Amino acid sequence: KRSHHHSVGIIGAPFSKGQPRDGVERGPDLIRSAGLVEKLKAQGCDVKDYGNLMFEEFSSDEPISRVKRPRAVGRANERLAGAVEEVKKEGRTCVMLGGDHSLAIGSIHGHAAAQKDLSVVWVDAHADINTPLTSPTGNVHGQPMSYLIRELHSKIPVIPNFSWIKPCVSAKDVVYIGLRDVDPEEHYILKYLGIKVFSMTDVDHLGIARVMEETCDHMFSKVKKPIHLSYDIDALDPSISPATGTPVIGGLTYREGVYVTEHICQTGLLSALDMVEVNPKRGKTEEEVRSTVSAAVDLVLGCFGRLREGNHRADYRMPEP
Ligand code: B3U
Ligand code: MN
Ligand code: MN
Repeated sequence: KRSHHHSVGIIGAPFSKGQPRDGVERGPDLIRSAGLVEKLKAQGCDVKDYGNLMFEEFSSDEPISRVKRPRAVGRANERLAGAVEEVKKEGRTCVMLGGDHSLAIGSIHGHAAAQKDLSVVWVDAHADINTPLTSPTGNVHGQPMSYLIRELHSKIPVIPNFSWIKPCVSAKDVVYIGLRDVDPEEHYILKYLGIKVFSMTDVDHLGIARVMEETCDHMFSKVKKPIHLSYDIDALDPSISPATGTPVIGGLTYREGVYVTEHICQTGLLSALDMVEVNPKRGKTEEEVRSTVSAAVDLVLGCFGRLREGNHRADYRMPEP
């Protein structure tokens, strides 16, 4: 139960080179402009905003084994990993605002460096588990999990600026929620590694409450590890969050999306959160952008104690007449 206060550290990662569409680099500032820090403080969180990271430009960054922009992506994630590790060492739950989902490499790597043995809950329309050799697009935002999972290490070729990456998550400690656009090669990998997946079919079949119960049963079957929640806004249905690079019809409702965050929050084990793939340039109208950003903010708030039933501070007392 959620009554103790949360200590939160926010890192902005305005990076877009894990995929081809401009605009995702504006995610962090947009999410802040929607009042994220103020709203977290208003619900009782102790918040430190570490600002935005700066990333190196590479004048020449040719693809290597189908990986696009390997130098920029490798270095950006190395930076991010260091920043996340520091936030964790200051004892805060780290919130990484993306940017594209390639940033999960750095975010999870940095988290794992400070906190041995994590569980990863990956909420996404996509599995993002292509290896550099299976990727149909070469976009690293479709590959981050492949670099992080120990059991896939032998399938990953050597890539410049990726050599610092050590796989740090076991396949049994990963749970997917919301999948509905999975490449055949990815589907093979998920089955081959026996990874726990709750696709949209499972959400339809079980309902989101049982999906979350079973997610936690799976994660807590042996020991309770800190949770890294990696939330791609495209997990939600495009009717709610259309301003994203690769929207896929048939996603989580707003209510299901928020339920995931409320449930993860009440475990008391949330240790880091990614909120990625908000891309204002992909919204057709102002309203589409507003709705997407607002959903992203609400998901973060749900991770840090906001309840739809309402909240009050522990020391609140009614005014006496
Ligand atoms: N699976 C495809 C498409 C994709 C993955 N993630 C997003 N799109 N956002 C790929 O490129 O690996
Ligand atoms: Mn993703
Ligand atoms: Mn996605």
